[in-house]
Amino acid sequence: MALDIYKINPEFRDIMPQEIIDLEEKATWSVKMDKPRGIKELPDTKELLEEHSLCAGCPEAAALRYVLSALPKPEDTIIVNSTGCTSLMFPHIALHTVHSLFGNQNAVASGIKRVLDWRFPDIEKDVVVLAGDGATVDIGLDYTLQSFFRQENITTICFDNEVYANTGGQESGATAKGQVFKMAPMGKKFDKVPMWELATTSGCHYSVNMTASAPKAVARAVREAILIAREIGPTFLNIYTPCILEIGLSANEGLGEMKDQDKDRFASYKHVSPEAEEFLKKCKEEGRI
Ligand SMILES: Cc1ncc(C[n+]2csc(CCOP(=O)(O)OP(=O)(O)O)c2C)c(N)n1
Ligand code: SF4
Repeated sequence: MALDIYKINPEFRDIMPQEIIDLEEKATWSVKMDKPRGIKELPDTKELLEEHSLCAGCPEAAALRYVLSALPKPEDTIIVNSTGCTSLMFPHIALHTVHSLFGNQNAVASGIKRVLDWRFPDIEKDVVVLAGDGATVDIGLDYTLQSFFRQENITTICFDNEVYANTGGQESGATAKGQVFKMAPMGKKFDKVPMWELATTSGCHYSVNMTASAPKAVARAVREAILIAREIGPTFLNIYTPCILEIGLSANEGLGEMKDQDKDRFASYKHVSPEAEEFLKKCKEEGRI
């Protein structure tokens, strides 16, 4: 099967922007590649996300680049998104994405995955949900947990910036206790909801809590989560991607904030079910991760 992302209709080739021609000719998923690309190739290969309209230095943008570089089969991946800062990047991604109504992302992803399995029984199609903490831990929490209970074969990634950033700074279930935001001036009264633990208790076979400070670690978790979701069942990644704007940091301070939190509130949490553990062992032997 061809690994190309784009094939330009020859009749329109002469009016295509150079960017699109480059993507077709240099996309490293093309059949010409002897092995699938990964995080190491990021600096000198054509990217799936090259530009975006997020704040300069927003850790969400860096994290999305790591996620995209780790997809085992981008050309057969559908990313389901929800409204939020993340959705500002989606029009710029060179692969299939679906924008769902705020909070509905896991219900929409479940439907898409089931239809794809029925329509393309011989092709592995990966469905990945990617949404903010407002969409995942607050408004979409029920849909998210229900998709875990039903054991849907999807990977859910929460870009946890601990705030409703896109609407100007309201507290969410993922906000830490005491945190004050522009539109939450009294400070959060309750503890942060540990979504990664809820994911484990709700049936996820792989649940990780981490920051986006280390590209390789993010890429590894993404790949493992997607492979497990294909074969075993739902998987979840909670990735801390601080909203530098809302916590008053400048463009170059996001990485430092994540590194600090690596030792503190986001000290890594990893749950792998026995079935998933067994499966990962097999994947390693086969060189898939
Ligand atoms: C159905 C619906 N309800 C509410 C909104 C308003 N809305 C847009 S973005 C957003 C907040 C997104 O927050 P989060 O999911 O944490 O993502 P972030 O912007 O922080 O990345 C909300 C409530 C909407 N667009 N649609
Ligand atoms: S508002 Fe916050 S989360 Fe949104 S793009 Fe800016 S820094 Fe990133």
